[in-house]
Amino acid sequence: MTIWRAIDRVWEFPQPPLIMGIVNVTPDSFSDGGKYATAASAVNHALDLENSGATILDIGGESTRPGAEPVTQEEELNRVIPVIEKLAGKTEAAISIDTQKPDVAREALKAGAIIINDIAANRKDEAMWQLVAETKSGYVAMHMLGAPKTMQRNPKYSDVLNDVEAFFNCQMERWTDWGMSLEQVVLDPGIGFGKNLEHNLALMKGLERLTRMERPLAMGTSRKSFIGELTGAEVNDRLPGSLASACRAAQAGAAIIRTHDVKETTQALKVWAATN
Ligand code: 8Y7
Repeated sequence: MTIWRAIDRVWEFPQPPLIMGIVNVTPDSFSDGGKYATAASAVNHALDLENSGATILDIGGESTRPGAEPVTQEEELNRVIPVIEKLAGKTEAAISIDTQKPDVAREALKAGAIIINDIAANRKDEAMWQLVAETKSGYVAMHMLGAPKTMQRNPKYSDVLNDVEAFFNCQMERWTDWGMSLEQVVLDPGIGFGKNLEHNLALMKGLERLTRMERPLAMGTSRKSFIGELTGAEVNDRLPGSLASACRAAQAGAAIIRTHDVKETTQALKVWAATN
C-alpha cells in the first residue's frame, strides 16, 4: 500500500484511478465577458466536473501548449486566485494549482488549494520544493524535456523510459534533501512535453516500468497531439482516443488520470474497473 498526503488529505493506493478534471482559466477558454464572468464560469465548470466524478480539480491560468508564450505572474494570479477562493467554499474535491511559479502556488494554497501540479519539476531553482516542504501540500511532479516554448523542437532521448525513470529517481533524492516527504509526491511522465510520437508511445507501452516505482503515477493524455498523429482526429474530436489511453493507463496501474472529459472518463474507468 502507498499513501499520498496533501496537507489534510490522505489517499491510499492501489485503488481505481482518481480523476483530475482540467479547469483552464485563460481569457478565452470560458467567456469574453471580463474577469468576473470568466471566474464565475470557471467555478461553475469546476463544480460540473466534480458532479461528473472528479476527485481533484486542476486550476490553471497559463497555457502550456507547445510554443505558448508565458503569462506574467500578476496576470496569472488575477486569473486563478478568484476562482480558487470561490471554489474552496463550494467543493469537496481537492483543489490543485497548475503553475510553474512558486509565488502563484503559494497564493493558491492560501486561497484553498492543497496540491501543486508542477509541469516544471525539472526546474533548477528550489523555491517550489521549499514551499512544498513547508506547507505539506501534495506535489504532482511532471517530467518535461526543456520548456514549453521550445520543447517540441526535435526532442532526443537515449531511451525515453530509462531517462524518465532516472529523472524521477534523481529528483526524489533532491526533494527529500529539500525537506519534502516522498509521501507528498505523485510522478507524471508528461505525455507530449518534449516528446515526439515515438517517445509518447514508448512511455505508454512501457508504463508498468513507471507504475512500479515507489510513488503513485499520474497521467495526462486527454485530447493530446499523439492521438491526432495516430488517427488524424482534430483536437475536439479526440475523446475516443483519450478514453482508450485512459484505460491503458489504468491497466498499467496509474493512480490519477488528468482529463478534460470527466463524465466520459468516469464511465470508461467504471467499466474498466468492473471488468478487470
Ligand atoms: C499535463 C499537465 C498539461 C500532464 C500534468 C494539456 C498542466 C497540456 N498536461 N499536468 N498539464 N500532466 N500533471 O494538453 O500531462 O492539458 S497542459
